[in-house]
Amino acid sequence: MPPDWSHTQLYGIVDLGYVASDNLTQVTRDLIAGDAGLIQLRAKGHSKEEILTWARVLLPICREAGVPFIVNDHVDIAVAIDSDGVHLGQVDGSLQVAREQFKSPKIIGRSTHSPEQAKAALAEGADYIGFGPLFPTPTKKGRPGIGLENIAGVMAEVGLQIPVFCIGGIKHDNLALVRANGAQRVVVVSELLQANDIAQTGKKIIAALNASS
Ligand code: 3NM
Repeated sequence: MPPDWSHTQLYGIVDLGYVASDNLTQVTRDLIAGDAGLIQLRAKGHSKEEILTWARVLLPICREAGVPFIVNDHVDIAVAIDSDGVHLGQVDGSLQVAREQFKSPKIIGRSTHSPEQAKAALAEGADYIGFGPLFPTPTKKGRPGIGLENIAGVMAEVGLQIPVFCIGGIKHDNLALVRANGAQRVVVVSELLQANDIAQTGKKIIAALNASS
C-alpha cells in the first residue's frame, strides 16, 4: 500500500519545464523538505526513455521519505517502475483501464477543469483530482483560468470524498483568496520551482493555507 497521503495539503510537481535534468534529485528533496506530501514527475515533450530514467531515480528518494511518487501521463512508465501512482489528464484514457495495468492498488489522479469533470472523475473512481487552472498560467499555456467561483461547490460535492487539489497560477500572494473560496489543498508549480528556497516556500504555502484569517 502507498503511504497515507490523504491529509496532504501541498502537492509538488517536479516539472522539467522548470528544472534541469541534473537538478531533479535536489529539487525533489527540497519539495519533500517543504512538506509536499505527494510528488509528481511531469516531463512534457520528453521521451519515454528519459522519463523512465528520471522516474527510476526519483522513486527511491520519495519512498525513503514516505512520500508517494506519481508519474504524469504515462501509465506504462508508472507500471514499469512500480510507482505509487499515475496522474491522467482528460484525454489520457479511462482510470479503470489504467488501474488494471497495476499489480497492486495505486493512487490514480485526474485533471479536471469544470465541476462536471470533477464529478465525473469521482464517479469514475479517481483517488484525487486536480481542479483548475484557477488562473491562466505559463506552466499550462493556452488554457483560460476557470476562476474561483466553483471551488466551494466542488469541495462540497467531491472534496468530502476524495482530495481536491486546486491548481494553476497559485502563488503565496493569492493563497488567502484561493483559501477564502474554499481550497484546502493546492498544487504550486512555478512559484515553488523558481523559489530561492523551495523548502521554505513550501512551508510558507502550507502555513498560508492553514491561516485562520
Ligand atoms: N495542470 P503553476 S494547471 C500542470 O489545470 C497543470 O490541470 C493544470 O502550474 C490544470 O503552479 C497546471 O506554475 C500548471 O501555475 C500549474
